[in-house]
Amino acid sequence: MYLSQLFIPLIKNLPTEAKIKSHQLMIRTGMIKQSSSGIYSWLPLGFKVMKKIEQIVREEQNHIGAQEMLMPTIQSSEIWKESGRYDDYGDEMLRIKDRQGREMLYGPTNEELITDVFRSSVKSYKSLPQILYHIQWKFRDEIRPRFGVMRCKEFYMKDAYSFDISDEDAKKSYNKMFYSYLKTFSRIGLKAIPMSAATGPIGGDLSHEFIILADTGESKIFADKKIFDIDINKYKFDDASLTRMRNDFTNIYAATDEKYNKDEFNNKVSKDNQVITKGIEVGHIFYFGDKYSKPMNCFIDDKNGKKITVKMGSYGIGVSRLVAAVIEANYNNDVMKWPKTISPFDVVIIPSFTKNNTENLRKAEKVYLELKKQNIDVLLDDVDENMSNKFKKHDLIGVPFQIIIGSKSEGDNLEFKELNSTSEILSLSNIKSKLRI
Ligand code: 5CA
Repeated sequence: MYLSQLFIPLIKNLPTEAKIKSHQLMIRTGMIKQSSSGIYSWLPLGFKVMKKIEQIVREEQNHIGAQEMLMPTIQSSEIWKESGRYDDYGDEMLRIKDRQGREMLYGPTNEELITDVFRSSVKSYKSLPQILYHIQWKFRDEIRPRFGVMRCKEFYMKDAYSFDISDEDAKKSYNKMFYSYLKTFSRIGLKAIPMSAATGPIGGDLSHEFIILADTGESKIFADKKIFDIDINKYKFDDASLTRMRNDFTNIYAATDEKYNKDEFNNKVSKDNQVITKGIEVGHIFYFGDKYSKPMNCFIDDKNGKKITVKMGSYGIGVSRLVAAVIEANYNNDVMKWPKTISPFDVVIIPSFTKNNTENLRKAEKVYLELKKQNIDVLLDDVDENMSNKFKKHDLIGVPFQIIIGSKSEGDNLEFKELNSTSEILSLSNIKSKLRI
């Protein structure tokens, strides 16, 4: 893509409500545009990043055997009346009427809808376990939407739902999801810590939030620093190993302020190991047994022909919130560096040229075509502007690798720079292999 053709409205004057750095950067680089309070359009640059995150989430869900589907955004109030949540959910639920006067709502979450799908399709224990998920827009009429897409009204969520015949089996599904989340966040370049959490309107008595550390986070957290050292890659994907993994994490103290207990924290964690900071909740998992299956009559036959209620859990990842969370974790001193796995482009070529001397631009175009042939996603900065402005702009756009075509690049040897490091001179083939890893 040529930068001159990319729809990327760079904004100089920030709106005053953009208080945290992710919101500021997303507005400045034209990743999003507010449409009304808490509701945003995703412009090409932001959309590209979000789609890459979505794809990693999808791959890691598929990897544990979860199956993707798609449920609608608009739901009938009937199923919410069955579960008893229609009244409980309160003002966060956007309630609407269709032309026949039927009560509908824009889904804030999908426990009821998936239970309805499941109860009409599955009758026997033989079909279990199942994990289904979708990646879909949600709407919550947040009382105080703030920080851009971090806490907004319309947001993009991956929500998964597990169905098992017993508590014991359901815990296995929970552990699989726990594992999948840690893998997902690590591929996005984030260190997310699972913390014991309150269950709120989703319900149940077992729940973990996945939190990344950030000064601007809304959750206060209390943790033993040992939890940051656990390496998720050392666990195998079998039930015994996953149980060990969850025990390893949950045996170390880590809790949000809702679950924090001062005495317990001080007794369990030595002063030197105590981490008290703030964090952003990027995912949340729940086990709630038959909270929905019971009132909604979601029964199956067990192996003795007896009707039992299905045991369910639900598992959310804030896909759109993650875009902002990644920025909070990676944007420092006016430089944003996207993790390679989700960067909007693999590399940007920055030629130094003027209207009267376009030699470097021509050379850049040749390099561009070479890299495109290798399926490398390249941005070429063909905008006629001085180099210092260009560098400032690319510090914000955040493509982690740059090929600078100026005085240091000669023939096949090109100046290659990773953001936040010094540049080096490399042949094009070396650059290609660096970009491919
Ligand atoms: N049904 C369950 C799990 S599928 C559920 O809805 N959980 S949740 O309420 O915790 O939301 C899941 C994730 O969505 C959160 O961890 C958070 O990352 C994201 N999220 C929740 N509310 C918002 C919001 N207002 N703006 C942006 N992201 C949000």
